[in-house]
Amino acid sequence: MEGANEWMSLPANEKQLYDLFRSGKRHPAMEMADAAMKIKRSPNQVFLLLVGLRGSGKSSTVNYLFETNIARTSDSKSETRSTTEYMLQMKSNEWRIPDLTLSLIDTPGFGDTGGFAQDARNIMSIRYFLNSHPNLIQNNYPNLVMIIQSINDNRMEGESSSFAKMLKGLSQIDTIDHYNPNVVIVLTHATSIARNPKIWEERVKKKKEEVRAIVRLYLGIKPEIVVQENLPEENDLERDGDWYLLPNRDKQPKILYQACKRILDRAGDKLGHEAVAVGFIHGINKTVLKGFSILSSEVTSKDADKMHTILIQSIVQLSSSSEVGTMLENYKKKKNMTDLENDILILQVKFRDLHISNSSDLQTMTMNQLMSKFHPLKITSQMQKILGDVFGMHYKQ
Ligand SMILES: Nc1nc2c(ncn2[C@@H]2O[C@H](COP(=O)(O)OP(=O)(O)OP(=O)(O)O)[C@@H](O)[C@H]2O)c(=O)[nH]1
Ligand SMILES: [Mg+2]
Repeated sequence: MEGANEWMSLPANEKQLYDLFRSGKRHPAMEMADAAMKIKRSPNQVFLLLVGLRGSGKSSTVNYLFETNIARTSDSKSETRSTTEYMLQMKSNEWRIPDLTLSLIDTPGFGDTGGFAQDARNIMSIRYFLNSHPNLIQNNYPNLVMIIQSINDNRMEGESSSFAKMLKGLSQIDTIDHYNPNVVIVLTHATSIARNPKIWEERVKKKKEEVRAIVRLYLGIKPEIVVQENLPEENDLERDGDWYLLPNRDKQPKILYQACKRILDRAGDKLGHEAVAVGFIHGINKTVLKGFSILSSEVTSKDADKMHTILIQSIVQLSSSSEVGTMLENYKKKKNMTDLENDILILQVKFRDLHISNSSDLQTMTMNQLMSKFHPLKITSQMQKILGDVFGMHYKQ
């Protein structure tokens, strides 16, 4: 390929890319930028958005992955009150890109000590950031959304948990790509649950199942999930070359890189893959700079109020609030089957969100119509059975 061995910066938009093509230039960077724009990712920078509850370890994850202490951490009050980018400038030798930039975006923790109104403001600061970053084109998604959750945090169970509310808020600001899923869960504080490998594995497995179900419910996608200890030295993790060994001898942050790679490859996100492949290597000389930033206080009261209302609506009681909710609740009691619980909860949440409250609303609807309303969440065979049993709904051929 002509010119493929030269170094070249990534084009910033469609116009620049087109001009390059027209001038006869051919370079892998052009293909990568083109692929990125097709899936609504930035053509010239890679963004990993870190979100999570207060104190879950977002800022610590930035410091751990970038081998720095640039992001402030604390275990008392809500520490981070801005959406801030930390940039790692790299060279991609393989693709001959001299200025590949990987950014970790640190965000304020959900469940702020300043209350629900502050949470709304914090979530909106993420939307402002994505709207106004110079290298993000309109409606671009972050290459990855990393949901950071402490593995021993119990603010996760149930419909009204902080974790559920956070996912709800997140789904409102258009960061999750349902067509090319971009979500990875990082369970931090990995060594805090056990050190004995067998017990550790059992607890990790249970936690992963729990998180997977909740994320599927609120975001409608299946995430990758990995475990990580952000303070490996303090917690005496054994080393193996560039990696640290978790109690089951999994290597970190290799497992995180591999999970990211699976997601990025599925999406066809070559640029994201390259940035993560280079950026996660341990011990390369990393210079990290603070980049673009939006303070939560910059969010207008109007936007904050709008998000506040959405968050409050999201915690309305499920079963007692509607006829269909009650019918599902009774069915669950009658069947007394715990393996139905998740699917029933999902139906209750979806009906509430779609404002379907009376069984008569469902009688005028086919399963096919309901399916399109549920999109991107799929109706499982288990749910079909429940809908058939409780509301007499069936597929029309
Ligand atoms: N042992 C252990 N401690 C951690 C880990 N991650 C974070 N911490 C500690 O947990 C506390 C909170 O970490 P932060 O990184 O400030 O959490 P955050 O999510 O940025 O918090 P906010 O900005 O307030 O939302 C700090 O004392 C960290 O040192 C981890 O993986 N293991
Ligand atoms: Mg923080």
